[in-house]
Amino acid sequence: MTTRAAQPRHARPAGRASAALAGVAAVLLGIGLGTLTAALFVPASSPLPVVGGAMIDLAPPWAKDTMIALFGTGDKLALIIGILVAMLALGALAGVWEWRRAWSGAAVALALGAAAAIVAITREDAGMWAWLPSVLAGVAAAMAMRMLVRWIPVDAAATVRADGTATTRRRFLTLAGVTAAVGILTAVGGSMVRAGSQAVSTIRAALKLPAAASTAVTIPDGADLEIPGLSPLVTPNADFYRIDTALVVPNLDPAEWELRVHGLVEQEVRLTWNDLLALPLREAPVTLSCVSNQVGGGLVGNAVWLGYPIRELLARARPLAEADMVLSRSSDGFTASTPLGALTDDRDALLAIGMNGEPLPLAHGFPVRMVVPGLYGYVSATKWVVELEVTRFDRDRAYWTDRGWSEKGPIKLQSRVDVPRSQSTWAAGPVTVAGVAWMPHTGVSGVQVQIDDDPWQDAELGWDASTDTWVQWRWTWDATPGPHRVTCRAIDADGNMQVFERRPVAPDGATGWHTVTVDIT
Ligand SMILES: Nc1nc2c(c(=O)[nH]1)N[C@H]1C(S)=C(S)[C@@H](COP(=O)(O)O)O[C@H]1N2
Ligand SMILES: [Mo]
Repeated sequence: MTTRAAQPRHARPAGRASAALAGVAAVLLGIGLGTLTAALFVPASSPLPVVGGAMIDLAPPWAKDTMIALFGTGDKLALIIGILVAMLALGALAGVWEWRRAWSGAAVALALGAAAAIVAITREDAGMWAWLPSVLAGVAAAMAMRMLVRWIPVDAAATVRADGTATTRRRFLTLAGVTAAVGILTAVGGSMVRAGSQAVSTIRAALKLPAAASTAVTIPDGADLEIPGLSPLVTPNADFYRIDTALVVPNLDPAEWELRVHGLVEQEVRLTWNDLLALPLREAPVTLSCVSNQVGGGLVGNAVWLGYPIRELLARARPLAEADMVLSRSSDGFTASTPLGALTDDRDALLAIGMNGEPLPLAHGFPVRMVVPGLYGYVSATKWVVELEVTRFDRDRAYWTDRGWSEKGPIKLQSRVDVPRSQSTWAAGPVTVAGVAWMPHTGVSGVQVQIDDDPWQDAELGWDASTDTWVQWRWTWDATPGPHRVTCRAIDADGNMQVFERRPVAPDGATGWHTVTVDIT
């Protein structure tokens, strides 16, 4: 064992660096053990995602915007990496404190673990053992920090001498290295265990969906314009944008899934997975868009959904006359407030179980989600839905409306140029300009294209599946050499022109025309 220093420890920078290293290694160990424990026993309660989830819920409204604008659908990974870096930095600091005063740094690790545990047990989907991974992480980090700091050689100058003290230093570095390595390996192992043995993905893979009893429209062969670079008419599941607040995708076993319809209703209704499968299901292609989609952005997609009309379900519950809103809630506590009228009129608002011929992918709401034509996702498209509360707008608020977003969220008329890509170069002559345009529930009647400040030209529309889906459009441009701007705008089925004025996504969706710049040689 090492002896105590005679001179003040902070006078020796090599010792301080070692202490910081000890702190980082200890925190890595804690996070690794916490992650592995969570993966094995309490999947929803992994320390880093739990802290990240709380940050998402507590973040000011502009923060979500910034994250999505900076990282797109990679916003979650960016957040996790940010938290990891912050934790390691705190670990380094705590290591130095621990080195100056025994247990002061360890106390920081314990406090962090305890804080994460408190967050974990207060999450909506927290189970009985939700606190365990974080407490374990805190205790492991604290113990490791205490132990490693005690192994820091007392006299840093001794490291240059090839004697016993040098061995002590090497032993410290080995111990710190092993601690960090165990942390990294358990963290990676934990992530792999989670990805590999997910019972729910196995259940999903074995599921056979029932056939639709009715179909809104069948997309005929050859309906897709199939232009290279143009978004396909139906977005493949793997390419469908994903936006939600869930850092760990909820794992819901259909056998345990139940939907409760209650609130301002004459009759409370409960629906199990088997109940749902036995009902006459409807299939409809519906375009879904995120309110955070920028002009020209990719947070929009079109899928063929299979589900039970929510209107029928509400008809069974019989909403009271005073009701004007349905607050849907997911298993992880997200809520959306949908105008009751949008769920009871004749549009294909679905309690969906299928997406493009497959059970919903886990990230898109397995086993059951909502899809409502014409409304942005944040006010309608609740994934992992477990509850519909019939209520009133003046009585209840939803997740994003609580954070400054508009109470009602009708999707705005938008169009996008997919090809040519911005900043691409083409040869002079005929160039195919193509894209998509959408105004779900109203429909698109026309798209126009403009080169630079030339007169607007009518584009040709692709197959118009229904008013609820986007349309592809194309136009052939006789391109002349030089730099050019290509702009598009859509006209909806009521004859309204897409709004020219540029407005940001908050609080109720962006407006403006999409322009790409191209070079013709
Ligand atoms: N449970 C849950 N459902 C949710 C969300 C969420 O954060 N949690 N986000 C909503 C938002 S903002 C959008 S745009 C859509 C996106 O659905 P997708 O990920 O399947 O494209 O889901 C909606 N449903
Ligand atoms: Mo969204």
